[in-house]
Amino acid sequence: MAPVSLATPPAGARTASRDTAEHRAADEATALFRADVIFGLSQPQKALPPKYFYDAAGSRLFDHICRLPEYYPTRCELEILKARAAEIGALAGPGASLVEFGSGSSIKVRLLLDAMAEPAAYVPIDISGPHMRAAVARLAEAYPAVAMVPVEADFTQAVRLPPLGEGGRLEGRRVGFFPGSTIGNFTPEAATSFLAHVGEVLGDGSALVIGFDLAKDRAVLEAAYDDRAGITAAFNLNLLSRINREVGADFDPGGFRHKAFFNGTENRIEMHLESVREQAVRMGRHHFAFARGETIHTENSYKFSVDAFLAMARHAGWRQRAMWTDPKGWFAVAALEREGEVG
Ligand code: AVI
Repeated sequence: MAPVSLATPPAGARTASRDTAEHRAADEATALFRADVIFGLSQPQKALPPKYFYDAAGSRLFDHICRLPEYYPTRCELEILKARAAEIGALAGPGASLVEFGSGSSIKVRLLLDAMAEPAAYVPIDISGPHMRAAVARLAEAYPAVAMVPVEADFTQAVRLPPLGEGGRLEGRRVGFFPGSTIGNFTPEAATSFLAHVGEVLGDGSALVIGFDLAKDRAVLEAAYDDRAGITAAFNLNLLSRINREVGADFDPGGFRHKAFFNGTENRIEMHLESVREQAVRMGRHHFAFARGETIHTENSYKFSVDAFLAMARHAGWRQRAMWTDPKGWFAVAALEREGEVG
């Protein structure tokens, strides 16, 4: 997969050329989306990558999910971050730059910025550009002394950080922030590669504050992914409307239903969209047949033990500095470090 270039256009670049570059990037993103949909729907177990949940409507629905009574991860993680903010601030040290992978609404980061001594820069990396830019505008008002360096990119692909500070010479530590247990949306192999990639992006001497969800009672897990208000169902089904709109398919979202269950063998919640009848979906010259009850697998959300998580992190070149859980023991936040001089 080609690395995503993160360089911001040089100041003074002509608007026309920026528009052209933006259109080209949008066309490439649409072509990739179409290719991913065709590939995923051509597999024996149909599947779609969960990163496509997050268009504007999906991002709003996800924010709603985070406030649902059944969806405990956000509340548990906030509880941990509030209790441990001072320790995280001390770990970052003065003048650090905070790099958030998949920043979304950038809410949790405020707790960290408040606790850090003179944070130099905040670098959110997110695929949902408009949502991220709105969040950054709000943060810039609250933290005028912190350089805001948003990067619109798919953080699951190879990314490079733009230069931070004059000539890229910010001297503080680089601290990665990957909250929300998004690490659980990767397979364990992909999660290990991603953690190694984050280490390369942040460099020697960096730190990583990362949230992950812990294994627990099946009923608690399944309720969190199939809430009574139907918001998670709407979030899952929105993917079909997005595919219709952006790559020209003719899904009938009413012909599918949301399904979420805990797979105890794989230690993961699986989300699927189940066809409620035999049907066919067209996309250009492609044609996808669905049997009644056939599903599209849309997301895995792995639940870890602390030991399993740490084994993965060690394999990726990180060592544990601290490990915190909420009082119920439902969610964990790890502070990890990489060897070497801050560079
Ligand atoms: C973003 N990610 C960590 C969420 C999760 O819990 O796996 C996405 C989500 N899917 C359904 N509800 C929330």
